[in-house]
Amino acid sequence: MAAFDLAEHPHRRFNPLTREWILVSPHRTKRPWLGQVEKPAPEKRPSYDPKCYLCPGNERAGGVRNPQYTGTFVFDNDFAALLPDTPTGEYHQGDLLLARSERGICRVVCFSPDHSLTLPQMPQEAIRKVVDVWVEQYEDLGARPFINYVQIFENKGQMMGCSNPHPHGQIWSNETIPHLPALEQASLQSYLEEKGHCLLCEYLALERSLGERIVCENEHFVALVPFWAVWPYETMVLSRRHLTSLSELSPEERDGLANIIKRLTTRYDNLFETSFPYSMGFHQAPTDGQPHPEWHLHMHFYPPLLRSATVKKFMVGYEMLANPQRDLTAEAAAERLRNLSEVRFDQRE
Ligand code: H2U
Ligand code: ZN
Repeated sequence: MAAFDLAEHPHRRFNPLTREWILVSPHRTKRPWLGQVEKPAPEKRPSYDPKCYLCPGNERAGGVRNPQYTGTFVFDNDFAALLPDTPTGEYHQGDLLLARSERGICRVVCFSPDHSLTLPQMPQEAIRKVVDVWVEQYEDLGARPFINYVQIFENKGQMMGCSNPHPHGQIWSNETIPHLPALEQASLQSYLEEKGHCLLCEYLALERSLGERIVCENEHFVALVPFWAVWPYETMVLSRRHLTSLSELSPEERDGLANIIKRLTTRYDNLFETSFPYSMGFHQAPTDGQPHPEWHLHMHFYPPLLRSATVKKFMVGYEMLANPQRDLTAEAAAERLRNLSEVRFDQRE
C-alpha cells in the first residue's frame, strides 16, 4: 500500500484555534459537478444610487439622512441586534432553560462614498483610512465599561446575505466574548501556558518556513490558507509582529494591513473574474481591561465560491450533522491564489 499522502488520501486535519477536526477528501476533486448553477450578479454599478441607504445625502430607515460624506462614514445600525439600554436580567428553569440579558452597540461602517466600489477597487490609501476607522471604533467602543468584545466584519456579496453592494462593513460589540473568539482565546491561552509561546507566532513561523500555503505577504502581514481551512478559498491574514489588537498597529503596520487586504481581495476577484463574495472579520483581544498576551491579531476570510462565479460550497448534510469537509486541499487552494495577478481583471491593458 502507498504511503499516506495529504494530496491523495482522505484524512482529518486539526484546527488548533478551535480544536475542531476537518475532513479532507482530496481524491474527490475530479468528480463531475451536477449541482446548482446560479447567474452572477451584474457587475456595473453607478457611483451614486439614489435608492441606496448608504450613499451620501440619502435617507435611511427611520428618516435619518446621511451627511455628504467624502471618505468613510460610521453610524449606529438602525436595526441593531444589540442595544446599550437593555435591562440586566436572567431567566432559568432548572439547569436546562437559561437566558441572560446582553447589552451592546452595533454600527455600520461605509468604506467609501462611491457606491460602485469594493475594497479591492479602492486605492491602498483609501483602504488605510478604513483601517484607521476600525482602530478608532475598536478603541471607542472598547473603552465603554459594558463593552468587552468588539467584532469587526464585512459581508460581501448577495450570496453572503449582504443587503447592499455599497462598500461597507459592520461592527457588533457586546458584554460577553462571543462563542468563536472565546474558543480561540481558550486555545491561545492554554498554548501560551503550556509552551510559553504564542500559538499564532509559532504557526506563522512554521508556515513561512514551509511556504506551500502562503498566498502573499509584506513586511508587516502575511495572507495564507490555513492548514485546517474549511471554505474552498478560506484565508487568514496574520500580523508578523505579536500584536494583541488593532490598537497596537504602528502607522507603517496600518499601511501594511491596507496593502495586504487590497492584494488578497484583488486575487480573490481574479479567481473567477467576478466580485468575489466573502465574510471576513478580525479576531483580537477582548476589551475587558485585561492584558491578554495570548491574543494575536488576525483576520479570517470565509468565501463560499467553489469552482466558478456561480458554484458555491454549501455546508449541508455531513457538515451540519458531523463536521466540516472539503475536497480541494489547502495547499492546492493556496497555489491557485498565489499564482493569480494582483492587478484586477478589469484593470489590465
Ligand atoms: P449588511 O449589508 O451586511 O446586511 O449590513 C447592512 C446593515 O445596515 C444591516 O445590519 C443596516 C442593517 O441593519 N441598515 C441600517 O442601519 N439602516 C438602514 O436604513 C438600512 C440597513
Ligand atoms: Zn450607495
